[in-house]
Amino acid sequence: MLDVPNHRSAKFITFEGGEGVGKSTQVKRLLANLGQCSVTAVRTREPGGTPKAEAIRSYILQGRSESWGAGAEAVLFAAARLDHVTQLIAPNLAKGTWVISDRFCDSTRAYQGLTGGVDVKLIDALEVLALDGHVPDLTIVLDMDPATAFQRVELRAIEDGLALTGDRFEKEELDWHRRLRDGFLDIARNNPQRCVVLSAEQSEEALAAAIWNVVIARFPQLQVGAGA
Ligand code: T5A
Repeated sequence: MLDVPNHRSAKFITFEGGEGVGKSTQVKRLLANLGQCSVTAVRTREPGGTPKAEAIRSYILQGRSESWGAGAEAVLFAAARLDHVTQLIAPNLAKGTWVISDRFCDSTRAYQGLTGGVDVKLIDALEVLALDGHVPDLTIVLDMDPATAFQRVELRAIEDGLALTGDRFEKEELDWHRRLRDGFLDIARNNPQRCVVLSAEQSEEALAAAIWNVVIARFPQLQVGAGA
């Protein structure tokens, strides 16, 4: 279990969950709501967020590290995260800017650890190294049946006129994605102070309002009445 810090004025919020559950959509909506409260915030993502971490992202998502095995991939994700934390997350929080990240360390625990079979001791050690104490203040876990989430991803591909090729992880079987979903729910159960699970099987607007309610309840310094 990660200890949630309580000393920062700027907050670090992460979104987690399986493929296509609506994380990116809700990260943007939260940014807009925070903006209405005059909160300065940056949006970022994992893997990625800095040039070096984006290079690792391309390498992994193109499937080039797949043959290395889940343990080596966990190390690669941690290397990307270390750069992301030191170059982007920590400096922004230090200057009072909130950081909202589309995925963070729980993705490594769920994908490479709970689903990929990497030993929890390695996952724990990598987490300590890469986070360097920068534990999220709040993690929103978006939960839904992966079959429904994939329908959304398919629809997006059709609307964008793109072929549904799928990245390294989107190509896994549905059963694998169901285990992944259980993995995220386990993480939330083990970190009740930090994580809030919300059903992603509701409209974008309803989910954005539910997230906003969680955020203003968690951080009462926000001016209630603005946003959502
Ligand atoms: N990974 C990552 C690891 O294995 N280990 C790690 O440590 C880390 C950090 C990242 C991959 O890397 C893996 C996990 C991933 O497989 P990614 O491209 O970031 O790759 O993958 P996703 O996070 O799954 O990104 P997606 O864009 O596919 O999913 P999102 O962000 O959850 O969904 P979003 O917001 O793009 O929405 C998908 C579609 O649904 C619509 C949207 O308009 C969009 O078309 N939508 C809704 N439709 C109906 N109702 C709603 N409420 C909707 N919300 C969104």
